Amino acid sequence: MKIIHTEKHRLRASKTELSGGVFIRPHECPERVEHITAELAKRGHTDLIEPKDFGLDPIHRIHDADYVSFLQSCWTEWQAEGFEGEALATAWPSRRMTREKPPRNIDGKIGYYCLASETSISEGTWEAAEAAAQVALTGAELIQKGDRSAFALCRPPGHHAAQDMFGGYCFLNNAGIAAQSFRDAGAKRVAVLDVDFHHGNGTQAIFYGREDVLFLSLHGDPEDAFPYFLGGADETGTGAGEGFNVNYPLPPGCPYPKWLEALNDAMAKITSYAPDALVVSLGVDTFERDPISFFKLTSDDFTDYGSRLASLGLPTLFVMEGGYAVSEIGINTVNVLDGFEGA
Ligand code: OKP
Ligand code: ZN
Repeated sequence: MKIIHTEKHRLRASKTELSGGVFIRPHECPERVEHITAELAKRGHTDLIEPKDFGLDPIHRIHDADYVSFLQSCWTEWQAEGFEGEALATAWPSRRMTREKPPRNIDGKIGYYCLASETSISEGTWEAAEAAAQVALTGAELIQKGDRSAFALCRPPGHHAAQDMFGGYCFLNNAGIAAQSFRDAGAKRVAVLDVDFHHGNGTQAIFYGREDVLFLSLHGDPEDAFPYFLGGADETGTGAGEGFNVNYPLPPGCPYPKWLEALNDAMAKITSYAPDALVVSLGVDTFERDPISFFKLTSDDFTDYGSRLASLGLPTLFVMEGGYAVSEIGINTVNVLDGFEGA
């Protein structure tokens, strides 16, 4: 399968992540992609291509124009304020704060658009996020033109980003933008299967009221895991979208057989939905040694579920999301792709 990749991901290189009350070196770092491209090369995947430029229109199909403008100008506005560090939110329109609109001040504006404060906006963040969306769109176009599968090596990831919110290391919802591009290219129905450890709250929010995009997510139970405030099994969609959102919250320590039960159920639902294309939000933070997650998948399990996904027989776009066991991220990611292709 073709792999879409750009060095522009390096423009997202934040210095800090707020974690446990201290600033740490970010888990979501450029080395993640370096390990994946190294492993791809090692296993003979030489089909790496650069993204095309589809401009901002397909991004605006998913994200609000004011939010996109905010991402574009945040770093400049933050610097103009004279702040020394990276841009971090400290105040939000929380419950009973009813003035729910972006204020003029950048410190207030960043809080308005932020869903979690671990994620800083740094110089180059917009440029990298925009390039990652183009990576996803290029992968979608390859499939629209007849490829059976493609791997969009997106970084930064996207599944926590909603129409007008960033956080959880995400800025633009790459998988959502790709799913919408399938619809706009004529696909009647699209399924998005999110196998990242974390719930894809952004993707869920984007498609919650729609029946033309089925969203399914396997993730750490929000009682125990980020993003905490979405991802319950009782969230099934709204209005026309009722029944087209499926969550599988899973407990701490979840071993592969239990995870696989959820995957099998999700795959059966995808089959009966009969989509024209499948987008897989591929996070490999379900790995047993992931530093911020609590599932227990082994490297071999990634190969196994990759081959199972192929049995769906659908045009499949893999979109990179999380995975923070950096030295093993390449092995686990390429195992999914090789499992898929070997099936
Ligand atoms: C992004 B993706 C670590 C807390 C981290 C944010 C996690 C974002 C995960 N102390 N909270 O879904 O892989
Ligand atoms: Zn994740």
